[in-house]
Amino acid sequence: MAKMLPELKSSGVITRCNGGKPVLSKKDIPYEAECIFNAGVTKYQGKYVMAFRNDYRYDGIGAFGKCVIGLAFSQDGMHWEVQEKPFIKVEDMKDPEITRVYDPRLTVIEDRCYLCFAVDTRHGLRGGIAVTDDFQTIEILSMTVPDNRNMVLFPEKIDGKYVRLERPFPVYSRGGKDRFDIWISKSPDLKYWGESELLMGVEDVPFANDKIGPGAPPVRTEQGWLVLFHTVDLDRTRGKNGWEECWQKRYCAGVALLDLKDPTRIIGMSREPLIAPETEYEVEEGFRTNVIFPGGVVLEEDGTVKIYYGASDTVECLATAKLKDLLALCRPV
Ligand code: BMA
Repeated sequence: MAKMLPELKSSGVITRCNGGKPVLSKKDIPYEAECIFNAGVTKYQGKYVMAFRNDYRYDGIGAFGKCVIGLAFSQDGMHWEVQEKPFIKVEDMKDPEITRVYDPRLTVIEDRCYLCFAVDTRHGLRGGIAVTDDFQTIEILSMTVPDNRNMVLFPEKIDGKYVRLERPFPVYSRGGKDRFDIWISKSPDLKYWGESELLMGVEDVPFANDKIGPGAPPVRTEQGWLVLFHTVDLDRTRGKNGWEECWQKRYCAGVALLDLKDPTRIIGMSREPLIAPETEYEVEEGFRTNVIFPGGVVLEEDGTVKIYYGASDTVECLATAKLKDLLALCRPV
């Protein structure tokens, strides 16, 4: 059985915005919506853009009948205007194999906006990469083989190659249970991916005992690539935490720093969570409580870092921190 972890607290460098209330939730959506969460956020053409997940039509047991990706725009990163219609629906994918598209991540590379997303198919979970210039249509560039998810792209080529973080799901080799890690791969064209290497194992993170995965796309700083990831600890003594009869996992956000020239090298990481579930929206209300799922980081010119995260698989929240404080947390490994 996995080792049990103590109560976890958010780092003191984090400030929750909007009084701990969500920045986007179902009341803001002009179409059918229930749970609005796990968004990707970036700045593109002078505006903040958010691609969010909307799960709706709950079956009362543990699954949602529908899931779409919606879009919102903002001038300040705090107040959002939601586009009238969903951005991506399963039907748009025109592939009967695909049953769900979710957890979008946004990265701007050379003035084009790239979207990574998770895809459930009848034969496994896949990671997709697409590009859009107008947020009306997308062009799919590549899809992984199963099982892979949580992909994020670096915002520039490194040594002439595109780079991504990803989270495959090895089963047989990890004892047939969750024991999943963060990997890094490179590509000449965003289509063909290789040179894959393990970046960080779940056992490297003192506050995880189950699995870890990429969170927000990496952000360039002078000291290195700032990377927020998600971590999971499982405790079999936990019971009802949300709408389901039983939810025993806790998700936190972690922070690490990767070498600018060689991002396969971890320079530093925090031994403690950056954000742990604590507020009403994070531990009391929602579909699956105790879930913090970071998906977007925006570094402002004044050194403030905006951190967007899904809370309880139900709402989208925002926290801020000073870049220098985040860097100081990333102690050498
Ligand atoms: C993971 C993903 C996330 C979700 C989390 C908690 O496996 O499905 O989208 O936020 O579980 O339910």
